[in-house]
Amino acid sequence: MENHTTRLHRGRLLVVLAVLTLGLAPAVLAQTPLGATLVPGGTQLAVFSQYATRLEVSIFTNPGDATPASTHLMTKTDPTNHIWTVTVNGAGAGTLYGLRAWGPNWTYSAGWTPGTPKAQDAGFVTHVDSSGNRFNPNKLLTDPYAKAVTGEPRRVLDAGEMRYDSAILGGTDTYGFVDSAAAMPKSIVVSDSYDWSGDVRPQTAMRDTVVYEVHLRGFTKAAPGVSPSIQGTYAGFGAKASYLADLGVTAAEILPVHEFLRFDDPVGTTADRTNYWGYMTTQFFAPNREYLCPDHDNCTYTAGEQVNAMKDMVRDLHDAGIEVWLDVVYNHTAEGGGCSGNVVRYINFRGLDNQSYYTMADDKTCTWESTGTGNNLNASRPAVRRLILDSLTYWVEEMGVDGFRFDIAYTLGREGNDGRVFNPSAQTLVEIAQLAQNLGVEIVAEPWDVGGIGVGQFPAGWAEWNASWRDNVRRFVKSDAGEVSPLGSSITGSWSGFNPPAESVNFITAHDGFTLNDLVSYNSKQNGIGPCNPTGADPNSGANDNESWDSGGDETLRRRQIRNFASHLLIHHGTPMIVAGDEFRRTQSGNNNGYMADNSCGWLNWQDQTTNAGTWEYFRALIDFRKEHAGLQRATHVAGYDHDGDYYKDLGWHGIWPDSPDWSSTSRTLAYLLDGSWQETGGGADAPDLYTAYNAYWSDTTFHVPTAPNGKCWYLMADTADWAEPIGNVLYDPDVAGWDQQPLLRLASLSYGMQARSTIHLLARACSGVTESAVVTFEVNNYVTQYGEDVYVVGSVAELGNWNPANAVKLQWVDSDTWRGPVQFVQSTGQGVQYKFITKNGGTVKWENGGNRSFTVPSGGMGVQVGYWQY
Ligand SMILES: [Ca+2]
Ligand SMILES: [Ca+2]
Ligand SMILES: [Ca+2]
Repeated sequence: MENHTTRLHRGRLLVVLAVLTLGLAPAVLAQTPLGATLVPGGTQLAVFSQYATRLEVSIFTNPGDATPASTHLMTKTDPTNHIWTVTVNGAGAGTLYGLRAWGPNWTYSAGWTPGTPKAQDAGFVTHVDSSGNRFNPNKLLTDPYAKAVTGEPRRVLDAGEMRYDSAILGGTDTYGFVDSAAAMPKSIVVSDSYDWSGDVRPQTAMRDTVVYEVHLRGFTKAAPGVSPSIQGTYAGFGAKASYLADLGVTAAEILPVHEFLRFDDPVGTTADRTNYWGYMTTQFFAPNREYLCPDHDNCTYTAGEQVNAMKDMVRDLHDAGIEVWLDVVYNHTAEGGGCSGNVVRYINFRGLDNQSYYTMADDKTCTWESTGTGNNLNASRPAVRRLILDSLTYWVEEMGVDGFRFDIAYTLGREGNDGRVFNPSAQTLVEIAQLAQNLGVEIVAEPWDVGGIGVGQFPAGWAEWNASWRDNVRRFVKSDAGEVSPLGSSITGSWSGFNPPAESVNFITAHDGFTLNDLVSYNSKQNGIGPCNPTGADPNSGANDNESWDSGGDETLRRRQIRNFASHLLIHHGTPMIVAGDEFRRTQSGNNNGYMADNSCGWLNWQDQTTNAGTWEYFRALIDFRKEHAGLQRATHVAGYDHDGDYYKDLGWHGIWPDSPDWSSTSRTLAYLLDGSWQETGGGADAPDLYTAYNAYWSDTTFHVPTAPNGKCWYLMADTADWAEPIGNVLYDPDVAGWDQQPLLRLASLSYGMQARSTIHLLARACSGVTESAVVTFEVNNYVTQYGEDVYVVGSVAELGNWNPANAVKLQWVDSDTWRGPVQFVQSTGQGVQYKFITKNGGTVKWENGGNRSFTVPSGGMGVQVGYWQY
């Protein structure tokens, strides 16, 4: 643990000392910092442009102003690094500014003013030249390094639809000569001063990490416990941090927070489509302004308040022990693509230095892309590399961020042929990994783009979304053939290219695609209709191949399948990622591309947490178990050897019979035994040996469990089968510390009947002297229930509700006159118990006649209590 402020200041102190010691001028140590830097008496503004011939900064009084208060010519003070600077005296924090640039395709002519028509503009040459220059001085540009902007480009009614003002367009004579100043947001000079005292970064190691992928707004927009005045905002997210700690996840991976365009209206297609997810970045240093406001349409903040609001949120999450990871989108921008003769959008990069920032086609007048968005930032170019590294550094050092997930990261590794061919050792990927190591943060790649996939190919230091793991587990759980052999690799995190295993980020679902509930509830996507598909949504968008199955419409099986998925996700080696809401069965009604759903579909419905409490508890317990068991947080892959001489390998494979895994293509079963000794796991202390069995077969199957190591006994920790739903399916209790205190159920024999499509987890512990629970199955016969009437057992101990009907344990209907169900006894093992059966029908409670029943709860193991209803 390290104090945030101390750590940052130490880094700066070293730089100062180096200057003093070596007597070097600061300029030799580092390039001029880009963006706005507060200096005594004013602000230094610095902008990169290799091909501009003239750059101006205009200072504005109000965000909507077209006419600047003053304008200042910039000078190329660092020709080597192509940096232009000017110091504006008297400009402090809160100053609004914008940029205008000229270059070879649009030269400066004396007397020019913004909006000069083509006929009077002697400097105009062409909208785009054969080098890819798209300079246009009529377009006011934001500073790519701005730490805040005043808002979005102005929205106006255009041919019956709301659109970003066409003044921000160029590329043709129609739009190219229109001044965009009034329509453009202004950049804001921001002070980095913030009181971080007392902030402690969690500094969770990757192998101890459980990732929670979440939308900042959707997390609390409909959260009943969060004040309406902050629902869906930075403050709202911070206010809900304790939920994440309670669930047990360690990192909130937040969908794009960098300033992005709220509307997705590409030139020439249907306007007014909401860009809810936010994968259309305009500013890589600015937090999104709209997340200040529950209602985006009434968000009046224009002074950069979002910067400190985000810092407050980071502090709130750190206070709860949660790391903040950002989903960052450095592969493309919101400016879209363009070709000679096309209309194009101007926000910043295009007008400042199109050919340095964007990947160009062979003719240099068109963009070349592999992102499906019209443009690629060319990460093989020094300007883009520096932009990415500077941005990452800023978010870590000044905003307190702890990790990053890189959207479409394959594009960032496109290096050959001027940014078109993927190189697994690309300089940009290597330098990002080095920076992350120096800063002590985690980095995760989405290792593909529209044109290529590189799962397992990223250089050292990169974790990756493991799509192979996802596809294998989805197919195995729905009983596909041929999935057992790859499952062995998935369990051990050993897909080639993932070393250490934590580099494999395992995920069943992501924001993009089905929710976990929908994965087990729909055979195919249901796009184009309903609340998840607002007007303008494309019914053809979203993947067609989802490896989903509707579980035959069986709601009980769906719950079991969700538990099975959780058992893969949280027990396999690698780093698990959960999508927000999957832990309580969030649904998008079968929509698998909810990028527009800034509504009740896209927001978490917190009622689900109550409705599906069993699912939530299962996730919570297994997350905690994972964090407590060293064998699931390995620094190295298992080797298949016995390191502690007890004849049990670090991980040994089994099948329905011990030592007989069935790897054949027709197999649907696999089991394994993980030796929990510290010599095997690399942990600081022994953990219980773990036996896990997966039965993806569609019939009940008896598994023969290997003898527990070292004379120990097997205890049931979890069974996803339906019978165990009344006792919560998982006996491991996150609120109980110590393996020997866990109230697990001792197995009476080495054969275990597994339900079709189910999973069990067993732990080996001493055969006596540990806390055990007992499970007693109560059954009542000869009572025919009325419609709406259910049978319960109630009695004299806590597990039976202490005679309170409200806390009685519900039994399951078996047949016309039989009800049966298990009760887990934790506190009352070995005790004499009095009980009775009751029925409830709505609010009406009916007690059976006769005296109290009595029996002695066993001290462990399983028991059965059968009786007839007493009339
Ligand atoms: Ca925005
Ligand atoms: Ca061993
Ligand atoms: Ca051992």
